[in-house]
Amino acid sequence: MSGSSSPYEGAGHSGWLGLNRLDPGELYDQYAAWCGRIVASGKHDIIDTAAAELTRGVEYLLGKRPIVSARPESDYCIALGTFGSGDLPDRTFGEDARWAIGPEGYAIKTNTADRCIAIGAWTPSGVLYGVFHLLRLLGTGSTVDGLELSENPANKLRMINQWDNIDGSIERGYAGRSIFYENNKITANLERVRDYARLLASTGINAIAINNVNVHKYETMFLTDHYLPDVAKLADIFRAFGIKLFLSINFASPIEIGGLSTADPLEPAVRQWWRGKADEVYAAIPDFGGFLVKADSENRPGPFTYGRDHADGSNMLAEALQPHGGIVIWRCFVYNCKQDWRDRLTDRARAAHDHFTPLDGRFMENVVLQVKNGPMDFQVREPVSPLFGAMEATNQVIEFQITQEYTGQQRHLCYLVPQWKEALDFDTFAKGEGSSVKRIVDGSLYGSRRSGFAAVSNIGDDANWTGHLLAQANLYGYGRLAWNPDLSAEGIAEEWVRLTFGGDDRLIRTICGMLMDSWSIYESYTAPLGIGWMVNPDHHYGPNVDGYEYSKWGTYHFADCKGIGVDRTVKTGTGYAGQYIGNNADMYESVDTCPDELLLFFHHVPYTHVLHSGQTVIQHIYDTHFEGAERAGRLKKAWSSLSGSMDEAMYRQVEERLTEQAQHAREWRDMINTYFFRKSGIGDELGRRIY
Ligand code: GCV
Repeated sequence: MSGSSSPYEGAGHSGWLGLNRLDPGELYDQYAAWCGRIVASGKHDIIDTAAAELTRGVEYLLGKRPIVSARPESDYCIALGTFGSGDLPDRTFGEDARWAIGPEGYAIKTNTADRCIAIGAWTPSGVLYGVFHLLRLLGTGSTVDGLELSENPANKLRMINQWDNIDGSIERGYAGRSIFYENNKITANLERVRDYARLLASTGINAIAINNVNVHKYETMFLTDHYLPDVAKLADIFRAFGIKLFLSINFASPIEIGGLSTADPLEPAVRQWWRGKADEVYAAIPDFGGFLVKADSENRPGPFTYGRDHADGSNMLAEALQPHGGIVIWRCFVYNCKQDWRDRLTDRARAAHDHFTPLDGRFMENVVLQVKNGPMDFQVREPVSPLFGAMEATNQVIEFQITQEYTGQQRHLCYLVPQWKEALDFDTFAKGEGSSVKRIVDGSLYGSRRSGFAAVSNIGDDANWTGHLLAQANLYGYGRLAWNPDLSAEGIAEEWVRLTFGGDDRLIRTICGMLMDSWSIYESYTAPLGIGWMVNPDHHYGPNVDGYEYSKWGTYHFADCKGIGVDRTVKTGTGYAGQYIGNNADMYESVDTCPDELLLFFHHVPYTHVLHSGQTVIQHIYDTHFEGAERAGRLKKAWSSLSGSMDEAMYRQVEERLTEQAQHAREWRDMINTYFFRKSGIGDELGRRIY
C-alpha cells in the first residue's frame, strides 16, 4: 500500500480501499493510459467526493496522482457526471442506456471515440457508486478496455445500525471503542468517521443509525439542542458519501426530555410533542432519514405500557416525520424476556409473528418493520423468521448482525455471507413458489414502496476496524449483498481478498477457502443441530451448555438423560412450525422432513434418533465437535502457509486470532462432548477422549 497518510498504515486501516500498488506491465500501462486525468461534471458535494475517491484509488494503484480538471481535447480521461450536465457522460450514453438506470444506478462505458471511460448516472450518488465500481474493477485487475455495463441496487434501503453509546462503549462491539463518541460527547475526530463513511459508501450503503437501539439517558438527549448541532456535523460527513443519518430514539422521550407525564401514542399532547421534535431535527438536518425504534423489547419503553399496540406507536412517529419525508424503522424484536423456564408453552420464537401479523395493513406508508433474519437472536443457525411473507400490506427490512455476538466475537473466523444468503434465498411460499425472502425485502413480491436491508455494524476504533482483520469481509460482504443479493458468497469473498491483499493466486485461493469454510467450522464445534444458545450468559462468549437453561430469556434446550431439543410442532409442541406457510410448515412439523441442521430447533428427540445423515444425534454431536476443533486448527495452518506473502503486521494480527480460535474450539469440543456424554451415558463409537 502506498499513498496513504493514515497513522494506521499497514494494519488494515484502508481496508478494501487501500488498493495494492500494481507491478509494471501490460495492465499497469492500460490503466495508466486511461487514468491520468479525471473530468467531473455536475456541481455537487457527492460528485466532488466521487472525483476525490477516484483520485485516491488510482494513486494507490499506480503510484501517480491523476489530474482533476477539464480536459485538453486529445487526452484520455475518466469522465464522470450526472446526465444533463452536457458533458462526456451525456455524449456516451444514449436514451436506452440512460433509461435502464434507476435513481441510484449508474452506467460505465469505455468510449474509444471520445477517448474516455464514462461513468454516468441520474444522481450524484449514482455517480459515486459508479466510481467505486470502477475502482473495484481496477483493484481486482480487470481489463477496462471495452467496458459497457450498468447497475441498479436491488434494495432501496441499505442500512447500517451502530450499537454505539455516548460513553464510547459499543453494545456487542468487539473491535475497540466507538469511533463516534467518547466521554459523553460526540467525537471531534471526524477524520475517522469520514474514513468509515468512505468504506460504507464503497459497498453501496446509503443509511446509518448512529446510536444504539437501547437508548439511554444521554442519547435520549440527541434530539435536543445540547447534541443536535454535533449530530448535524456527523450528518454532513455522511451526506457527502450519499448516506442518510438516522437516530435511534427512546419511546419515552416525551417524559424524559419533554416534561410530559405520559408517552401514550394516542395522547394529543404526546403527538404534538413529537411533531415539534421532528421539526427541530429537520431544521438542523434537512435530509434527516428518520427514527429507528426498539420498543417494548428487553425492558425498553413502548406502547404496551399504555395498552396500545405497535401500529399505534409507530404511526405516531410516522405522522411526525411524514411532512419532512422521514421514515420510522420499527424493530420486531419483541418477546417476553421475563419468562418462567418451567413454562413449556410460551415460545420466544413465536413472539414476533404473534405480535405483528395481526397488525398487517395498519401501518402508515412511512413505517418499515425491521425483522431479524431468524426468530430468536442471530444464532449461528436458525430458521428464517416466519414474519417474512406473513405481512403482505406492510413494509419490511431484514436485519442481520455483522458484529459476531454469537458467532465468535471476532476472535473466531466466521464469514457470515453464506448464512445471510441462505436466509435471503429461503422460499416462503407466501405467493406460491418463488416467494423468496430477498423478493420480500427488495419490495418486488408485494410491490412495497420501502424495503431493504439493515445490519448491526462490526466496527470500532481498532486500527483495522474489525479486530479480526478477516471480519472486514463481513462488513464488505453485507454492503455488496444489500446492493445485489444475487452475488455469490464466493464471488464476494474473492473480491474482498483481491482488493485487500492483492492478486497472488495461491493467497487468494487460501484465504477464500478459509472464509468459505469458516461458518460451518464455527457451527460444528458450538451448539449442535440448530439448538443455539449454549454460551456464557451476558457476554455470550465461550461454551456453557446450561448457561441459559434455567433463565428468564426463553432460550432453552431441554436436554435430559434421554434426549434434547424444543418441540415446536403444532401437534405436540408450541405450534411455532405452524407459523410457516404451506410446504415449509409441513417440512418443519415432521422429524422425517425437518432438515438435520435444524432438527433440535423444531423437535425434542432421543439421543439415539437417526439423522438423515445416517448418524445418531449423539454420535453427530461427538463427530462434529471433534472434527470442528480439528478444522479450526487447520485454519491456522492454512494461514501459516501465507507467512511472508503479505504485509507482516496484517499477517500477525490474523495469526494471533487463529491461534486463540484453535484453543477455544478445543474448549468448546471438550465441554459439549463431556456434557452430553455425562447426560446420556452413551459413549463415542470411535472411543475418542471425552472427559
Ligand atoms: C441492542 C440481543 C443482544 C442485545 C441487543 C438486542 C437487540 O439480545 O444481546 O445486546 O440489544 O439483541 O437486538 O435489541
